Amino acid sequence: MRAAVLNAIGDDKLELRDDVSTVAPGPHEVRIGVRACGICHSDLSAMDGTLPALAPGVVGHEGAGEVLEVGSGVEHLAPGDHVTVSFVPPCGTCPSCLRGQTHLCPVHAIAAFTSPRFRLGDTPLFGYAGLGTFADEVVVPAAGAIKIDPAVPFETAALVACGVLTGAGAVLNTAAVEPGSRVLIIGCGGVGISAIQGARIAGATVIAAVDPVEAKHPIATRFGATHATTPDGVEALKQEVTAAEGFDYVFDVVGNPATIRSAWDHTRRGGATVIVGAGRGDAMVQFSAQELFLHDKRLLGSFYGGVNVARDTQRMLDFWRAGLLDLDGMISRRLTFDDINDGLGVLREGHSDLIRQVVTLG
Ligand code: CXF
Ligand code: ZN
Repeated sequence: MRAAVLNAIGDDKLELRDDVSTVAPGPHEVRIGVRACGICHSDLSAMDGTLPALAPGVVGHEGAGEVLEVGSGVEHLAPGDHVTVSFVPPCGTCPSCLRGQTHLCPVHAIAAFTSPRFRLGDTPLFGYAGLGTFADEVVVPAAGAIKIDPAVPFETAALVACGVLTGAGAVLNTAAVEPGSRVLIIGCGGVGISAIQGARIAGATVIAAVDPVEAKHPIATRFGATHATTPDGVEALKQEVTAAEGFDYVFDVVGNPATIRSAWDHTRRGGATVIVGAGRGDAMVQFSAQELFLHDKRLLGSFYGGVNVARDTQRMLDFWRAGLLDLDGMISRRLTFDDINDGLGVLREGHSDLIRQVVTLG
């Protein structure tokens, strides 16, 4: 089958092959025919070493498809079911799962670094984040296959699997933004646009979007931002829309020390700064010991939107069906497998009006 292979960390291109295979699904695993996958910035971060990944491997971690085969112990799925995939399949029994924080379940996330599920001849290939959706098929834990209504187009569903859950989940779960809140969102890519839409769903009355690329501003507005500006304009906007107090909630969807610091600085005393962007392990952010107590702000990390993946995938698709969440409008480019390197290049360059690129497979 086809798969886009990352031969070594640091490569800026994937090798598009047609001779990759998956392992056979174990008793609690399923084989999925990938029908659509999104290209997320974290795929670039896997390639350039910003986020942990193993090579050789298959990249891609946002997708939807059809169940082809189920292991002997799988009861809740059957061939033909339509699913999205999750990069954190909940084990159901670890301390994180038992306390209801299934998005922090380490069991399968760790296994992703020890159990390669692709092969190229005799060479094992790892699936990025336990997935590897830039491939015709993936084998994943059954708990990582989230059954969806077959009426939802695969391209639409694919977006939910990472970007939408991460962005809208940060607003609705991690921050639990209340109606009437004044919200600032820094970064208007696929995750930032999802956060903007989440803030609209939550009933925020000010949704200010920040992006250095001015072409992104009308896009942010289309998805619900009430204001949009470049980083230089944030201070003036804060003065204008919060009477200089600062925003109730600020979401950093970039992951750089400068944007994280800016998010903190533009949060009001008693408000919350939420870090959604996936930054480098060695990038440090400074806070003074005094401001941390004096400003009484909450600094919240948000991993995978704090989701319960089955509940929230259903919820996002319900929002979409109700006309509250525009998923189809987020698809900026539709690609084929052969275009994956082009798509990665376009994302790396930061194309002016890009939200999400979706690859159709199968
Ligand atoms: C990432 C987080 C690290 C694993 C892969 C996915 N989140 C969003 O892209
Ligand atoms: Zn992602």
